[in-house]
Amino acid sequence: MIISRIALLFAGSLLSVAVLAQQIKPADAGASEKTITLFRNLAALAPDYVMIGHQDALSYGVKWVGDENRSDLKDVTGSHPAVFGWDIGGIDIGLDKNLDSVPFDQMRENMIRVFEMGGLNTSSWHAYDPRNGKDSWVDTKIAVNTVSQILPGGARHADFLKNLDRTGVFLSSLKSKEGELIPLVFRPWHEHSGSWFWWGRLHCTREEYIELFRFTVHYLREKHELNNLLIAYSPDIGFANAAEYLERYPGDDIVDVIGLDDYHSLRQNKPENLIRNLEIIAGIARDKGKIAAFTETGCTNMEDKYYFTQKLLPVLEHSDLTRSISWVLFWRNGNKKHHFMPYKGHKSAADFRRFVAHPLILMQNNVPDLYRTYSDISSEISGNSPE
Ligand code: BMA
Repeated sequence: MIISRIALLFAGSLLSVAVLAQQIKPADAGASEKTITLFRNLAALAPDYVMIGHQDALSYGVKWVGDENRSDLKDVTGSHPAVFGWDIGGIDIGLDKNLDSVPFDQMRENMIRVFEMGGLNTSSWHAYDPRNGKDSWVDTKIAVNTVSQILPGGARHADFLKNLDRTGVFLSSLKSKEGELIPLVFRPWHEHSGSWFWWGRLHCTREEYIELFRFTVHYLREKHELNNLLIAYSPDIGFANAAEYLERYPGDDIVDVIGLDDYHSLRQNKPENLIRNLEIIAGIARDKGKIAAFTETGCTNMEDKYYFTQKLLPVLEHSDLTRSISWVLFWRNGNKKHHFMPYKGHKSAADFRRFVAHPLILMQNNVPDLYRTYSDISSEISGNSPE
């Protein structure tokens, strides 16, 4: 029961964590009050709870699209996830729908709804290539030099600014009823340690990548006056230690969330690799006063009936470091042949229900409003008793 954890908080060691969480600050010195509150609440929850997230949760699921207030996870457990993943790929080239056919108007409405529910929004950006309008994916063996051309001074910089302006305009339209920008975890230039996207390892130097990242964030903060962004850095696997993970890190003044995208370790039955990766990012977050998050994962079609309680849970429970991961975001439920979460009637649904009943795990129904100021957030958690 959560109750015993609350008692513990008052009892001692965890109290210092809660106090520390009230002092940490987002990378953006001009971050809005609500963004600061969100960041501190995430930090306060992190040592004890892992929030569950799902990409496009409110937009569609297996065999449904656009139903009001529906998610596959709500169908399965009675609750929406605590974290809602989005992707704004397509806004940059002026499309009405994102690359997975989610209308941007509907995405905006749902993001605001999530904010009003007190949940967490996080958005990746599968950016189109500003030079040719093609999508993010490129040949992993043939280098393209888009990044060098779109940086300041490059021949295609103006094309990049056009795309970044459309992105900024959308992000600055994410406002609450009171007209205030809603906080958002923004996760641009993800999985750069691989070479499948045009900003990946093969396609630019370390310096170019860092400049691309820093330029993007500064431009959104300054030109578009966005003071509501927590920025996530999320390499894919392929690092053996903190130094390798940080090779293209854009800086503490830019990044808030120390992320990881890892679809491989559990798929390959190597939980020890996932534990190592999560401990590396959690250690970096602890040392830098940031949040660590498992920013993308999943097993295609959930073939393993006991994936959640037998594969993932033991990893998350492994150590204080793995437990301090703030959230796990599972990829989208596109259809029966491409989904990363159970849906109603799916063979792993029962296991997922057992998983979310574990005291470490939080869904929307037991996360407190993340935008309220709490002196001790744990006392606001509504309880999550095992089945
Ligand atoms: C991939 C797949 C694609 C999708 C892309 C961006 O992993 O899910 O179908 O278009 O992510 O969301």
